[in-house]
Amino acid sequence: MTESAKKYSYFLGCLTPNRYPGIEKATLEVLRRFDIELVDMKGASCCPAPGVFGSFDLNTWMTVAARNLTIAEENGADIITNCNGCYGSLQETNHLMHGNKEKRQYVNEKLAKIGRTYKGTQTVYHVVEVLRDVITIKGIKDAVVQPLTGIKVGIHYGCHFLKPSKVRGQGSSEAPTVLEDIVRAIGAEPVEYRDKLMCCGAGGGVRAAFKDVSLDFTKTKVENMLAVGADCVTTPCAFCHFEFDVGQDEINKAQGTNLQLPVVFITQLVALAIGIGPEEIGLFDQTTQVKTFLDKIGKA
Ligand code: 9S8
Ligand code: 9S8
Ligand code: COM
Repeated sequence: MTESAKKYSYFLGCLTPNRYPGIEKATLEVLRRFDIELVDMKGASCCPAPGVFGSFDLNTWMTVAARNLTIAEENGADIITNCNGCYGSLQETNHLMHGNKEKRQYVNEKLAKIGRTYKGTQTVYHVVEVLRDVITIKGIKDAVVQPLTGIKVGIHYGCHFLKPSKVRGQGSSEAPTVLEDIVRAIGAEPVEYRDKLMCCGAGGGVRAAFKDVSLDFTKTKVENMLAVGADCVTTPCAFCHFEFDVGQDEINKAQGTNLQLPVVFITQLVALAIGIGPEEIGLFDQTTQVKTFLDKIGKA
């Protein structure tokens, strides 16, 4: 790491550290290649999940999110996340607090009890934004040593990265292109499929409350991707990743199907193309899904 390395506070959320250390490692390794350092957020909690906590009590949700933001303020480094839900909570809390004096006062009264103050000095970025705006699509392209030629990728954006579009500021939430640009930059081919922007089924507490409804969504999406010959699904959201990964197993067990669409996180895909080995980013051939994918890219 050089002196000039750019630093971000890495907000892990719950799923990445608890279920997908491979996602954490891939994100760390990819950014490190581009001289970006990620620092821990000591004492960070759940973001808390926007569709769950936020829907029940906006003020409590905001207060807990603001506490997390104060940790990044202590670090003096903007936040990076690799989960749409975490991005949603933290980015939106910043947005709400910047534009609303009363909310800021409410939150700071609560935070005062634990000796913290929200100052609003740090920005929240999704790792996809850093790939697009800091590393740049050209930068990714130039770093590719093993293009994923011939690999057809089903892209799943997930809801919270794009919406509410006025708050997120990612441009069109109906026709986004950033993930397609990244997938093309690493030599792979994004495939168009039916209902591409549909929810994975997990968010908003649906997975927890209505598992069957949630899996219905997941199944539809996976089948639509398989129908156009996708070799894998990629997402920038740890929660969507979890839904596609665990969800396919659950569907297969409950319905006797054999859905085996490999689930590869966006930073894992980029990592592979820029020469980081699968074993470095948690892709071992322990499941049929991953084995199929590694066979396809010739690295099994
Ligand atoms: S943290 Fe707790 S449950 Fe989760 S992974 Fe993303 S959203 Fe935020
Ligand atoms: S989990 Fe991630 S972002 Fe969400 S709500 Fe609808 S899609 Fe899947
Ligand atoms: C989905 C987060 S990424 S939540 O379940 O909608 O809160």
